[in-house]
Order: sequence, then C-alpha cells, then structure tokens
Amino acid sequence: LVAALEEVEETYIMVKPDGVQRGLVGEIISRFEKKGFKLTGLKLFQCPKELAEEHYKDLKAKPFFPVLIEYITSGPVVCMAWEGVGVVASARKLIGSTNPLQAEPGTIRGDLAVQTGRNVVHGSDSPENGKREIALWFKEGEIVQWTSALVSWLR
Ligand code: 3AN
Repeated sequence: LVAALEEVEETYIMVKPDGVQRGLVGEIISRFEKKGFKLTGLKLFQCPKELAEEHYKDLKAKPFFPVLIEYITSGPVVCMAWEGVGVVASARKLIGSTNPLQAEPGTIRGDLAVQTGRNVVHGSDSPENGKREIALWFKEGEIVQWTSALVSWLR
C-alpha cells in the first residue's frame, strides 16, 4: 500500500562498451530484473560521438572528457530504460560508487570493475535526468509500456 502511493520513476541504464565486450550484459540486466524493476526499453547500439557529447555535456569541462567520449563510442553499448518506484536511487545503489575500487562488494561495479574509466555501467542520477536520457537514447516507439499478467508485489 505504501509503495502504491509513491511515485513510479524511470531511469536510463547503459552497459558501457567494456561491459558488452566482457560478456557482462546478461549479468547486469539480471541485477535490475531480480530486484523487481520493469524493463521498458532495450537495444544494442553503436553510439555516435555527438550523442555521447550530449549525454555527458555536464562533464565537458573535465580533463577526462575526451577520453570518456572515446571510451563510450569505442564499441556498442546496451541501452535500457527501467521503470519502478524509487528506481533512480535504487539503481544507483545497485551500480555502486563511480570509482569501482570504492564500490561496495555486492554492487555491480564493486563486483565486476576496477577502473573509474572502465566502470561497466551507467545509471541516471535524478528522475529528471532519467527522463532526459531516455528521450536522448531512445526513439519514439522503442519504449514499450506493458503490464505483467502476474500480480506484482514489487512495484
Ligand atoms: P557516475 O557514472 O557514477 O554517475 P559521473 O557522472 O561523475 O559518475 O561520471 C560519469 C562517467 O565519467 C563515469 N561513469 C566515468 O566513466 C567517467 N569518469 C568520472 N570521473 C572520472 C575520472 N576521474 N577519470 C576518468 N573517467 C571518469
């Protein structure tokens, strides 16, 4: 009952090129699926430079910006939209700290990554950015609204 009163959010999750190349796509999808969030968008995608720059525009002044753009465009990524109550903050917890060496064991980065510049997955940092990023990475018709035939206790 409490959960039903809370707001359903959406977040943009992306398996970065290192995650795809290391064969971690299924493992990463599983973490969000098992938690109980709802997948509403999914595709393998080679990101053009312009899109990477738009996605990371807030980091444009950082010294690592060019390297970050090179990394994100170095191979295909897996783009996902996930929906659920509190999904934005919860996904960030499941992902763990930006620096994988500081990420707790049990988190995706804590379990699967070592370097900040190769941290296998992205997750939106606010509900507003969730909406912005889903609109940026997905075209109309690629986001699918659906309802499970099972009674959901999780959202
Ligand atoms: P997060 O992805 O945890 O939200 P942000 O938004 O601060 O972290 O950084 C976006 C991305 O930029 C990170 N996922 C990482 O790939 C890269 N990045 C952040 N800080 C550094 C850094 N000091 N050196 C290299 N890359 C970085």
